[in-house]
Amino acid sequence: MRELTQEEQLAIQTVRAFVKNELAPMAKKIDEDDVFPVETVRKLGELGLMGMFVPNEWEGAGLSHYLYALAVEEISSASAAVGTIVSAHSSLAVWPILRFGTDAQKKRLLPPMAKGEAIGCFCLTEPEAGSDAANLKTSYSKHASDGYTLSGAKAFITNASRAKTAIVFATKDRSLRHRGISAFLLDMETPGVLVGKPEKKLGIHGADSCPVDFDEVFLPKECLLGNEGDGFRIAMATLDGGRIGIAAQAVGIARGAFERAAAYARTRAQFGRPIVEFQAIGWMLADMLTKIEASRMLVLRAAELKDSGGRSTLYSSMAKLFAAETAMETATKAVQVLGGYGYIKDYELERFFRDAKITEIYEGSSEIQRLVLANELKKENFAL
Ligand code: COS
Repeated sequence: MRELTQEEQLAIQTVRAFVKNELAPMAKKIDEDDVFPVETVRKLGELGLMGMFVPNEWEGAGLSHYLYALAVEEISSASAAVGTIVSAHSSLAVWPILRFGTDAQKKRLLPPMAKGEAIGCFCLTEPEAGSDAANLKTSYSKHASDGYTLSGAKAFITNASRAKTAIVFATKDRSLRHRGISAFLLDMETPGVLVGKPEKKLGIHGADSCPVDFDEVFLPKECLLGNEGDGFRIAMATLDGGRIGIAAQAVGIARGAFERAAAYARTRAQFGRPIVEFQAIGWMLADMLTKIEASRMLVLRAAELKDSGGRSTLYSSMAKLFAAETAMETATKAVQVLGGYGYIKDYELERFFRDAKITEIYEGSSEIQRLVLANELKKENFAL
Protein backbone atom coordinates (compact mmCIF):
# COMPACT_ATOMS: atom_id res chain seq x y z
CA MET A 1 0.00 0.00 0.00
CA ARG A 2 1.37 3.41 -0.91
CA GLU A 3 0.97 6.96 0.37
CA LEU A 4 -1.77 8.95 -1.34
CA THR A 5 -0.74 12.05 -3.25
CA GLN A 6 -2.15 15.36 -2.08
CA GLU A 7 -4.62 15.33 -4.97
CA GLU A 8 -5.72 11.80 -4.03
CA GLN A 9 -6.15 12.76 -0.39
CA LEU A 10 -8.42 15.59 -1.40
CA ALA A 11 -10.37 13.32 -3.74
CA ILE A 12 -10.92 10.60 -1.13
CA GLN A 13 -12.03 13.21 1.40
CA THR A 14 -14.62 14.37 -1.13
CA VAL A 15 -15.80 10.78 -1.59
CA ARG A 16 -16.00 10.21 2.18
CA ALA A 17 -17.98 13.41 2.72
CA PHE A 18 -20.41 12.47 -0.06
CA VAL A 19 -20.83 8.95 1.30
CA LYS A 20 -21.38 10.13 4.88
CA ASN A 21 -23.65 13.08 4.18
CA GLU A 22 -25.60 12.01 1.12
CA LEU A 23 -25.25 8.36 0.20
CA ALA A 24 -25.45 6.62 3.59
CA PRO A 25 -28.73 8.34 4.53
CA MET A 26 -30.22 7.25 1.16
CA ALA A 27 -28.91 3.67 1.06
CA LYS A 28 -31.85 2.03 2.81
CA LYS A 29 -34.33 3.81 0.55
CA ILE A 30 -32.41 2.85 -2.59
CA ASP A 31 -32.65 -0.79 -1.45
CA GLU A 32 -36.34 -0.57 -0.57
CA ASP A 33 -37.40 1.31 -3.71
CA ASP A 34 -35.33 -0.94 -5.99
CA VAL A 35 -35.24 1.81 -8.61
CA PHE A 36 -32.09 3.09 -10.32
CA PRO A 37 -31.02 6.11 -8.22
CA VAL A 38 -30.91 8.73 -10.97
CA GLU A 39 -30.31 11.70 -8.69
CA THR A 40 -27.50 10.01 -6.75
CA VAL A 41 -25.75 9.05 -9.98
CA ARG A 42 -26.13 12.61 -11.28
CA LYS A 43 -24.34 13.87 -8.14
CA LEU A 44 -21.62 11.25 -8.55
CA GLY A 45 -21.11 12.60 -12.05
CA GLU A 46 -20.86 16.19 -10.80
CA LEU A 47 -18.21 15.13 -8.29
CA GLY A 48 -16.16 13.42 -11.00
CA LEU A 49 -16.85 9.96 -9.58
CA MET A 50 -18.15 8.52 -12.87
CA GLY A 51 -14.88 9.21 -14.63
CA MET A 52 -12.29 8.81 -11.91
CA PHE A 53 -9.44 7.34 -13.98
CA VAL A 54 -10.37 9.16 -17.19
CA PRO A 55 -7.61 11.66 -18.07
CA ASN A 56 -8.44 15.39 -17.86
CA GLU A 57 -8.07 15.50 -21.65
CA TRP A 58 -11.37 13.60 -21.89
CA GLU A 59 -12.95 15.58 -19.06
CA GLY A 60 -12.37 12.96 -16.38
CA ALA A 61 -10.93 13.41 -12.91
CA GLY A 62 -7.50 12.14 -14.06
CA LEU A 63 -6.99 9.98 -10.97
CA SER A 64 -5.42 6.54 -10.53
CA HIS A 65 -7.02 3.09 -10.41
CA TYR A 66 -5.66 2.96 -6.87
CA LEU A 67 -7.84 5.89 -5.87
CA TYR A 68 -10.74 4.47 -7.87
CA ALA A 69 -10.54 1.23 -5.85
CA LEU A 70 -10.55 3.14 -2.58
CA ALA A 71 -13.51 5.20 -3.77
CA VAL A 72 -15.55 2.14 -4.81
CA GLU A 73 -14.85 0.65 -1.37
CA GLU A 74 -16.09 3.82 0.35
CA ILE A 75 -19.24 3.99 -1.79
CA SER A 76 -20.00 0.29 -1.28
CA SER A 77 -19.54 0.51 2.48
CA ALA A 78 -22.78 2.51 2.42
CA SER A 79 -24.54 1.27 -0.73
CA ALA A 80 -23.34 -1.78 -2.62
CA ALA A 81 -25.91 -1.03 -5.33
CA VAL A 82 -24.32 2.32 -6.09
CA GLY A 83 -20.91 0.59 -5.99
CA THR A 84 -22.17 -1.74 -8.72
CA ILE A 85 -23.42 1.13 -10.87
CA VAL A 86 -20.11 3.02 -10.60
CA SER A 87 -17.97 -0.06 -11.14
CA ALA A 88 -19.89 -1.42 -14.14
CA HIS A 89 -19.94 2.01 -15.77
CA SER A 90 -16.28 2.84 -15.08
CA SER A 91 -14.45 -0.47 -15.36
CA LEU A 92 -16.59 -2.24 -17.93
CA ALA A 93 -17.66 0.55 -20.26
CA VAL A 94 -15.38 3.57 -19.84
CA TRP A 95 -12.11 1.65 -19.52
CA PRO A 96 -12.28 -0.40 -22.75
CA ILE A 97 -13.00 2.79 -24.72
CA LEU A 98 -10.03 4.46 -23.05
CA ARG A 99 -7.79 1.48 -23.75
CA PHE A 100 -8.94 0.27 -27.15
CA GLY A 101 -10.87 3.20 -28.67
CA THR A 102 -9.63 5.43 -31.49
CA ASP A 103 -9.14 9.14 -30.77
CA ALA A 104 -12.41 9.87 -32.56
CA GLN A 105 -14.28 7.31 -30.42
CA LYS A 106 -12.74 8.69 -27.22
CA LYS A 107 -13.54 12.27 -28.18
CA ARG A 108 -17.16 11.39 -28.95
CA LEU A 109 -17.91 9.05 -26.04
CA LEU A 110 -15.67 9.72 -23.06
CA PRO A 111 -16.56 13.29 -21.99
CA PRO A 112 -20.28 12.62 -21.39
CA MET A 113 -19.46 9.27 -19.77
CA ALA A 114 -16.84 10.80 -17.46
CA LYS A 115 -19.40 13.37 -16.30
CA GLY A 116 -22.05 10.73 -15.71
CA GLU A 117 -24.30 12.24 -18.39
CA ALA A 118 -24.05 9.05 -20.44
CA ILE A 119 -24.11 5.80 -18.47
CA GLY A 120 -22.27 2.78 -19.81
CA CYS A 121 -23.01 -0.93 -19.84
CA PHE A 122 -21.16 -4.10 -20.88
CA CYS A 123 -23.08 -6.63 -22.95
CA LEU A 124 -21.19 -9.92 -22.78
CA THR A 125 -23.31 -12.38 -20.79
CA GLU A 126 -26.10 -14.30 -22.53
CA PRO A 127 -28.75 -16.70 -21.27
CA GLU A 128 -26.54 -19.63 -22.32
CA ALA A 129 -23.10 -18.00 -22.10
CA GLY A 130 -22.15 -16.98 -18.57
CA SER A 131 -18.94 -18.55 -17.30
CA ASP A 132 -18.24 -19.85 -20.81
CA ALA A 133 -18.23 -16.38 -22.31
CA ALA A 134 -16.61 -17.48 -25.60
CA ASN A 135 -19.71 -19.55 -26.34
CA LEU A 136 -21.86 -16.47 -26.98
CA LYS A 137 -24.45 -16.57 -29.78
CA THR A 138 -25.14 -12.90 -30.52
CA SER A 139 -24.01 -12.60 -34.11
CA TYR A 140 -22.90 -9.90 -36.49
CA SER A 141 -22.47 -9.80 -40.22
CA LYS A 142 -20.99 -7.26 -42.59
CA HIS A 143 -23.68 -4.95 -43.94
CA ALA A 144 -23.75 -3.96 -47.62
CA SER A 145 -23.18 -0.30 -46.66
CA ASP A 146 -19.85 -1.01 -44.97
CA GLY A 147 -21.20 -1.37 -41.45
CA TYR A 148 -22.45 -4.31 -39.40
CA THR A 149 -25.78 -5.89 -38.50
CA LEU A 150 -26.11 -7.27 -34.99
CA SER A 151 -28.70 -9.77 -33.69
CA GLY A 152 -29.05 -11.70 -30.47
CA ALA A 153 -29.96 -11.63 -26.80
CA LYS A 154 -27.96 -10.61 -23.73
CA ALA A 155 -28.82 -11.24 -20.08
CA PHE A 156 -28.21 -9.65 -16.65
CA ILE A 157 -26.83 -6.42 -18.11
CA THR A 158 -26.03 -3.99 -15.31
CA ASN A 159 -27.14 -0.37 -15.93
CA ALA A 160 -28.93 -1.36 -19.17
CA SER A 161 -32.18 0.44 -18.32
CA ARG A 162 -30.36 3.79 -18.09
CA ALA A 163 -27.38 3.25 -20.33
CA LYS A 164 -26.56 5.39 -23.33
CA THR A 165 -23.38 3.61 -24.43
CA ALA A 166 -22.94 -0.15 -24.56
CA ILE A 167 -19.95 -2.33 -25.36
CA VAL A 168 -21.45 -5.32 -27.15
CA PHE A 169 -19.70 -8.58 -27.94
CA ALA A 170 -20.84 -10.62 -30.93
CA THR A 171 -19.51 -13.39 -33.12
CA LYS A 172 -19.30 -13.64 -36.88
CA ASP A 173 -18.81 -17.41 -36.77
CA ARG A 174 -19.35 -19.53 -33.66
CA SER A 175 -17.13 -22.29 -34.96
CA LEU A 176 -14.15 -19.92 -34.45
CA ARG A 177 -15.00 -19.72 -30.72
CA HIS A 178 -13.26 -16.74 -29.10
CA ARG A 179 -11.42 -15.78 -32.30
CA GLY A 180 -14.74 -15.04 -34.04
CA ILE A 181 -15.78 -12.44 -31.47
CA SER A 182 -15.62 -8.66 -32.02
CA ALA A 183 -16.52 -5.74 -29.76
CA PHE A 184 -18.83 -2.92 -30.81
CA LEU A 185 -19.73 0.47 -29.38
CA LEU A 186 -23.46 0.86 -29.49
CA ASP A 187 -25.79 3.75 -28.77
CA MET A 188 -28.62 2.19 -26.77
CA GLU A 189 -31.14 4.40 -28.62
CA THR A 190 -30.33 2.71 -31.94
CA PRO A 191 -33.43 1.14 -33.59
CA GLY A 192 -33.67 -2.58 -32.86
CA VAL A 193 -32.27 -2.39 -29.31
CA LEU A 194 -34.83 -3.63 -26.82
CA VAL A 195 -34.17 -3.42 -23.07
CA GLY A 196 -36.33 -5.73 -20.96
CA LYS A 197 -37.59 -5.25 -17.43
CA PRO A 198 -34.98 -5.19 -14.64
CA GLU A 199 -34.70 -8.58 -12.92
CA LYS A 200 -36.00 -8.87 -9.35
CA LYS A 201 -32.88 -9.78 -7.42
CA LEU A 202 -31.83 -10.94 -3.94
CA GLY A 203 -29.66 -7.87 -3.41
CA ILE A 204 -28.04 -4.77 -4.95
CA HIS A 205 -31.54 -3.36 -5.41
CA GLY A 206 -31.48 -0.25 -7.58
CA ALA A 207 -28.57 -1.47 -9.69
CA ASP A 208 -30.60 -2.67 -12.65
CA SER A 209 -29.81 -5.96 -14.38
CA CYS A 210 -31.82 -6.33 -17.57
CA PRO A 211 -32.16 -8.59 -20.59
CA VAL A 212 -31.23 -6.77 -23.81
CA ASP A 213 -32.27 -7.94 -27.27
CA PHE A 214 -30.76 -6.84 -30.56
CA ASP A 215 -33.03 -7.20 -33.57
CA GLU A 216 -31.01 -6.57 -36.73
CA VAL A 217 -29.34 -3.51 -35.27
CA PHE A 218 -27.32 -1.56 -37.83
CA LEU A 219 -23.94 -0.25 -36.73
CA PRO A 220 -21.75 1.98 -38.91
CA LYS A 221 -18.17 0.77 -39.29
CA GLU A 222 -16.91 3.44 -36.81
CA CYS A 223 -18.60 1.41 -34.06
CA LEU A 224 -16.06 -1.40 -34.12
CA LEU A 225 -13.89 -1.30 -30.98
CA GLY A 226 -10.36 -2.51 -31.64
CA ASN A 227 -9.86 -4.91 -34.54
CA GLU A 228 -12.28 -7.52 -35.79
CA GLY A 229 -11.68 -10.77 -33.92
CA ASP A 230 -10.15 -9.03 -30.88
CA GLY A 231 -13.43 -8.91 -28.96
CA PHE A 232 -12.80 -11.77 -26.54
CA ARG A 233 -9.36 -10.50 -25.55
CA ILE A 234 -10.89 -7.04 -25.06
CA ALA A 235 -13.57 -8.59 -22.84
CA MET A 236 -11.02 -10.49 -20.75
CA ALA A 237 -8.69 -7.50 -20.37
CA THR A 238 -11.70 -5.39 -19.37
CA LEU A 239 -12.76 -7.96 -16.79
CA ASP A 240 -9.28 -7.87 -15.27
CA GLY A 241 -10.14 -4.29 -14.32
CA GLY A 242 -13.79 -5.00 -13.56
CA ARG A 243 -12.76 -7.63 -11.04
CA ILE A 244 -10.73 -5.01 -9.16
CA GLY A 245 -13.87 -2.85 -8.97
CA ILE A 246 -15.97 -5.74 -7.66
CA ALA A 247 -13.26 -6.77 -5.21
CA ALA A 248 -13.21 -3.18 -3.92
CA GLN A 249 -16.99 -3.31 -3.67
CA ALA A 250 -16.71 -6.54 -1.66
CA VAL A 251 -14.23 -4.89 0.73
CA GLY A 252 -16.72 -2.06 1.18
CA ILE A 253 -19.60 -4.45 1.89
CA ALA A 254 -17.45 -6.41 4.36
CA ARG A 255 -16.36 -3.21 6.08
CA GLY A 256 -19.93 -1.90 6.33
CA ALA A 257 -21.05 -5.18 7.89
CA PHE A 258 -18.05 -5.37 10.22
CA GLU A 259 -18.45 -1.79 11.49
CA ARG A 260 -22.07 -2.40 12.35
CA ALA A 261 -21.31 -5.70 14.10
CA ALA A 262 -18.37 -4.25 16.06
CA ALA A 263 -20.38 -1.23 17.21
CA TYR A 264 -23.21 -3.51 18.32
CA ALA A 265 -20.87 -5.90 20.14
CA ARG A 266 -19.34 -3.04 22.11
CA THR A 267 -22.70 -1.81 23.41
CA ARG A 268 -24.91 -4.91 23.61
CA ALA A 269 -24.70 -6.38 27.09
CA GLN A 270 -25.66 -9.96 27.96
CA PHE A 271 -24.82 -11.88 31.13
CA GLY A 272 -23.72 -8.54 32.64
CA ARG A 273 -21.08 -7.45 30.12
CA PRO A 274 -20.71 -6.25 26.53
CA ILE A 275 -20.79 -9.24 24.18
CA VAL A 276 -17.45 -8.18 22.60
CA GLU A 277 -15.86 -9.43 25.82
CA PHE A 278 -16.98 -12.98 25.07
CA GLN A 279 -14.30 -14.80 23.13
CA ALA A 280 -16.85 -16.25 20.71
CA ILE A 281 -17.75 -12.75 19.53
CA GLY A 282 -14.37 -11.02 19.94
CA TRP A 283 -12.56 -13.66 17.90
CA MET A 284 -15.23 -13.58 15.20
CA LEU A 285 -14.66 -9.83 14.88
CA ALA A 286 -10.88 -10.30 14.93
CA ASP A 287 -11.07 -12.74 12.02
CA MET A 288 -13.33 -10.39 10.06
CA LEU A 289 -10.96 -7.48 10.55
CA THR A 290 -7.92 -9.47 9.46
CA LYS A 291 -9.58 -10.76 6.30
CA ILE A 292 -10.94 -7.33 5.36
CA GLU A 293 -7.49 -5.78 5.65
CA ALA A 294 -5.93 -8.65 3.65
CA SER A 295 -8.61 -8.22 0.96
CA ARG A 296 -7.93 -4.50 0.72
CA MET A 297 -4.20 -5.15 0.27
CA LEU A 298 -4.89 -7.52 -2.63
CA VAL A 299 -7.25 -5.00 -4.22
CA LEU A 300 -4.73 -2.18 -3.96
CA ARG A 301 -1.92 -4.38 -5.28
CA ALA A 302 -4.06 -5.21 -8.33
CA ALA A 303 -4.92 -1.52 -8.77
CA GLU A 304 -1.23 -0.58 -8.62
CA LEU A 305 -0.49 -3.10 -11.36
CA LYS A 306 -3.27 -1.60 -13.45
CA ASP A 307 -1.84 1.88 -12.92
CA SER A 308 1.59 0.67 -14.03
CA GLY A 309 0.07 -0.56 -17.31
CA GLY A 310 0.96 -4.17 -16.54
CA ARG A 311 -1.41 -7.14 -16.81
CA SER A 312 -3.19 -7.55 -13.49
CA THR A 313 -4.95 -10.87 -14.21
CA LEU A 314 -3.41 -12.76 -11.30
CA TYR A 315 -3.95 -10.10 -8.65
CA SER A 316 -7.36 -9.10 -10.03
CA SER A 317 -8.57 -12.68 -9.67
CA MET A 318 -6.96 -13.19 -6.25
CA ALA A 319 -8.48 -9.93 -5.03
CA LYS A 320 -11.93 -10.73 -6.43
CA LEU A 321 -11.90 -14.28 -5.04
CA PHE A 322 -10.65 -13.42 -1.57
CA ALA A 323 -12.60 -10.19 -1.13
CA ALA A 324 -15.89 -11.74 -2.32
CA GLU A 325 -15.57 -14.72 0.03
CA THR A 326 -14.58 -12.35 2.82
CA ALA A 327 -17.64 -10.18 2.15
CA MET A 328 -19.97 -13.19 2.31
CA GLU A 329 -18.33 -14.62 5.41
CA THR A 330 -18.19 -11.26 7.18
CA ALA A 331 -21.79 -10.40 6.40
CA THR A 332 -22.92 -13.85 7.57
CA LYS A 333 -21.01 -13.59 10.86
CA ALA A 334 -22.07 -9.97 11.37
CA VAL A 335 -25.71 -11.05 11.18
CA GLN A 336 -24.86 -13.73 13.75
CA VAL A 337 -23.33 -11.15 16.11
CA LEU A 338 -26.56 -9.17 16.03
CA GLY A 339 -28.68 -12.30 16.40
CA GLY A 340 -32.39 -11.51 15.97
CA TYR A 341 -31.57 -7.86 15.27
CA GLY A 342 -29.34 -8.92 12.41
CA TYR A 343 -32.30 -10.64 10.80
CA ILE A 344 -34.65 -7.66 10.72
CA LYS A 345 -34.56 -4.82 8.25
CA ASP A 346 -34.31 -1.99 10.81
CA TYR A 347 -30.67 -2.84 11.47
CA GLU A 348 -29.59 -2.86 7.82
CA LEU A 349 -27.25 -5.81 8.24
CA GLU A 350 -29.56 -8.08 6.33
CA ARG A 351 -29.02 -5.75 3.33
CA PHE A 352 -25.25 -6.27 3.51
CA PHE A 353 -25.86 -10.03 3.78
CA ARG A 354 -28.03 -10.00 0.63
CA ASP A 355 -25.69 -7.67 -1.26
CA ALA A 356 -22.54 -9.66 -0.43
CA LYS A 357 -23.69 -12.75 -2.34
CA ILE A 358 -23.48 -11.18 -5.79
CA THR A 359 -19.75 -10.50 -5.40
CA GLU A 360 -19.16 -14.27 -5.47
CA ILE A 361 -21.15 -14.54 -8.70
CA TYR A 362 -20.80 -11.67 -11.16
CA GLU A 363 -17.79 -10.65 -13.26
CA GLY A 364 -16.62 -14.25 -12.95
CA SER A 365 -17.81 -16.50 -10.14
CA SER A 366 -15.40 -17.64 -7.42
CA GLU A 367 -15.03 -20.91 -9.33
CA ILE A 368 -13.99 -18.97 -12.46
CA GLN A 369 -11.46 -16.92 -10.45
CA ARG A 370 -9.90 -20.19 -9.23
CA LEU A 371 -9.84 -21.43 -12.82
CA VAL A 372 -8.14 -18.21 -14.01
CA LEU A 373 -5.57 -18.50 -11.20
CA ALA A 374 -4.89 -22.17 -11.94
CA ASN A 375 -4.44 -21.30 -15.64
CA GLU A 376 -2.04 -18.47 -14.79
CA LEU A 377 0.18 -20.64 -12.63
CA LYS A 378 0.42 -23.27 -15.37
CA LYS A 379 2.30 -20.76 -17.54
CA GLU A 380 6.01 -21.36 -17.97
CA ASN A 381 6.94 -17.78 -17.05
CA PHE A 382 4.71 -17.76 -13.94
CA ALA A 383 6.15 -15.70 -11.10
CA LEU A 384 4.61 -13.85 -8.17
N1 COS B 1 -6.33 -10.48 -20.91
C1 COS B 1 -6.11 -10.53 -22.25
N2 COS B 1 -6.32 -11.65 -22.98
C2 COS B 1 -6.77 -12.74 -22.32
C3 COS B 1 -7.01 -12.76 -20.95
C4 COS B 1 -6.77 -11.56 -20.24
N3 COS B 1 -6.98 -11.49 -18.92
N4 COS B 1 -7.46 -13.96 -20.58
C5 COS B 1 -7.48 -14.71 -21.68
N5 COS B 1 -7.05 -13.97 -22.74
C6 COS B 1 -6.88 -14.42 -24.13
C7 COS B 1 -6.00 -15.65 -24.18
O1 COS B 1 -4.64 -15.27 -24.22
C8 COS B 1 -6.48 -16.29 -25.46
O2 COS B 1 -5.89 -15.57 -26.54
P1 COS B 1 -5.43 -16.23 -27.95
O3 COS B 1 -6.50 -15.90 -28.91
O4 COS B 1 -4.18 -15.53 -28.29
O5 COS B 1 -5.28 -17.70 -27.75
C9 COS B 1 -7.96 -16.00 -25.46
O6 COS B 1 -8.15 -14.86 -24.63
C10 COS B 1 -8.81 -17.14 -24.96
O7 COS B 1 -8.42 -17.45 -23.66
P2 COS B 1 -8.85 -18.81 -22.94
O8 COS B 1 -8.46 -19.94 -23.84
O9 COS B 1 -8.33 -18.79 -21.55
O10 COS B 1 -10.45 -18.70 -22.97
P3 COS B 1 -11.59 -19.65 -22.40
O11 COS B 1 -12.67 -19.76 -23.39
O12 COS B 1 -10.98 -20.94 -21.89
O13 COS B 1 -12.21 -18.83 -21.18
C11 COS B 1 -12.44 -17.98 -18.94
C12 COS B 1 -11.50 -18.42 -20.08
C13 COS B 1 -13.29 -19.11 -18.39
C14 COS B 1 -11.50 -17.49 -17.87
C15 COS B 1 -13.35 -16.84 -19.45
O14 COS B 1 -14.32 -17.31 -20.32
C16 COS B 1 -14.02 -16.08 -18.32
O15 COS B 1 -13.44 -15.20 -17.69
N6 COS B 1 -15.31 -16.42 -18.07
C17 COS B 1 -16.12 -15.65 -17.12
C18 COS B 1 -16.77 -14.53 -17.83
C19 COS B 1 -17.24 -13.48 -16.90
O16 COS B 1 -16.53 -13.03 -16.01
N7 COS B 1 -18.44 -13.03 -17.14
C20 COS B 1 -19.03 -11.97 -16.38
C21 COS B 1 -19.47 -10.91 -17.33
S1 COS B 1 -19.80 -9.40 -16.57
S2 COS B 1 -21.12 -9.76 -15.18
